[in-house]
Amino acid sequence: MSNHLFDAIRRSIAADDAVFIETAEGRWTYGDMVEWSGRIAGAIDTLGVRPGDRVAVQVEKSAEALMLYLACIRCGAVYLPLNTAYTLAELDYFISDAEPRLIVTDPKAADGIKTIASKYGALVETLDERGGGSLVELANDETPDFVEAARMADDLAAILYTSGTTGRSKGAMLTHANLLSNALTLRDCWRFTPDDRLIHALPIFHTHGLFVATNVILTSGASMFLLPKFDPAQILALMPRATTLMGVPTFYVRLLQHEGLNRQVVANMRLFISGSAPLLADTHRAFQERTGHAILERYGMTETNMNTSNPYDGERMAGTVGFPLPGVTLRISEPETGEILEQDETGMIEVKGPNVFKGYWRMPEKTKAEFRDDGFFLTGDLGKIDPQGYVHIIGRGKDLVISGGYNIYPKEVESEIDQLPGVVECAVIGVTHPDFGEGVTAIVVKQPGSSLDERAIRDALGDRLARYKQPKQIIFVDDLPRNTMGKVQKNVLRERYCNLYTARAGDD
Ligand code: MCA
Ligand code: AMP
Repeated sequence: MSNHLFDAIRRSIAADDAVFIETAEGRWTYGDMVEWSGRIAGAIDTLGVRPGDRVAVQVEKSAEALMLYLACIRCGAVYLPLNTAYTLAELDYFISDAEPRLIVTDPKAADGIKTIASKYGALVETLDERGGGSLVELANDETPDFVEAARMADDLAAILYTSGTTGRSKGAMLTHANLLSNALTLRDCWRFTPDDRLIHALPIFHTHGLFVATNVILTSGASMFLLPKFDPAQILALMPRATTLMGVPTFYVRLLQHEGLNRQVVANMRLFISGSAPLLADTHRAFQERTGHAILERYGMTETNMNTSNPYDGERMAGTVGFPLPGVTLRISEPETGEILEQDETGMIEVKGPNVFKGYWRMPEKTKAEFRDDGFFLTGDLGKIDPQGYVHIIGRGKDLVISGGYNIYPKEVESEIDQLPGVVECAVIGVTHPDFGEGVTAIVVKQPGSSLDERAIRDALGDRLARYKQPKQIIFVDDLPRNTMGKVQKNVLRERYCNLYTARAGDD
């Protein structure tokens, strides 16, 4: 039967004994990939997961976790990856909203997850970071020759939650065609072949590490070194055997701090790619000076996969995200009126193409609100197209902080702080941070006489918000600056605290 994404992955296999994944523990060939994703697909199917059912996954990074992703694609389930940093309070919402048939969790977290799962009628199986757990035990009893469920181009492959600027997180529904079309486009634009070896140090619960990195490798028949997390020394040690690296800007900032980064160590590397957050032009220049490589910056979103990329051949212009990818149409509009703007004018970035998602899970109104009538998706990013056609991201029309490539919606953090006893109000902003790009910062007004202090706020947030969302600094003030309409002026706060982290670089 035809399975849109996995059929293409199968067709890209150069040889069964070609290496797909190398970890510190061993190697997985493409033959192993087909066998193990098949066994796990069999186990999921035996558990009663049917095509279209959601499978929520919160596990550590491992080769087996990628097999689980592929297993879901093969049995027609909708893969729902969840950040390992999410607390139980955060997970409860995702599970209640997505109603997965099955949740796969780390054994260490299983007790808490089972409490949530029982509320929503989900099954729970485990997978640990070494590839053990109840799911793998079930897979051992399955045959390796699983026959794929029929899935068409427009069927769902995955749901990834993105936080909302107001209120609830939204599940972005991505189809088989969204993922496959983007993977093939990127493979071709970035010239991936079976000879490539990617250093994979990104998490695998987001578009960047899961779809961009993994699907590009799979559709090239190439291989990757799968690292549990970013570790500059490990990455430098692998470079002589690798050809490519994909990372968020923090990767490059940190690599530059390492004295082992030099022209010799990158001699075998052909491409360094950056995305998920703005790469400072200074970082781009410093990296080129040190290594001779111009980092290739690209731009994407969970809802759209990748939209633009600097060229493989031609100038990779620092401070820009390059050109719209083949098949992607990008335009700039006046955010309020929707009027299409001219070259070099700044406005809302809108995109349309086979990469753009199907809509938000069970939120038809929100979906409608984010598309123009002619099908263009409103990214919420502000930008312009220069006379040479390069897209520049100038800012964000959405109140969003991006820290080390992770998105944090201030509203979510503000709501948690606002409800603490002794708090009058607060504003959460992103302040320039030398390592994370932006540091989450809370400016808090407390009630007169309240004994509330930083520690009390941190303690209260501890089991409510993932660590990366928690403020790097909390500042108490008497009041917040407001405009004549009474709206908090976050730009004034960002300006006021702009040196908060840079002045203290090194001890943060
Ligand atoms: C970890 N911490 C962070 C972050 N990561 N705080 C703020 N921002 C972060 N990004 C906190 C931890 O909670 C911990 O706090 C302390 O920092 C150290 O944690 P550790 O695990 O050692 O951190 P790390 O290994 O140094 O991680 C930093 C990192 C990582 C390598 C930058 O965050 C990372 O891999 N980021 C990539 C994110 C990504 O893949 N984004 C793609 C999204 P404490 O000490 O208080 O406990 S997809 C996307 O955006 C679109 C589609 C696109 O275009 O790609
Ligand atoms: P996410 O919601 O995690 O998919 O994050 C998508 C957002 O990350 C985009 O809307 C942009 O604001 C930002 N982003 C991604 N790539 C880049 C980039 N190369 N430069 C600037 N911002 C980026």
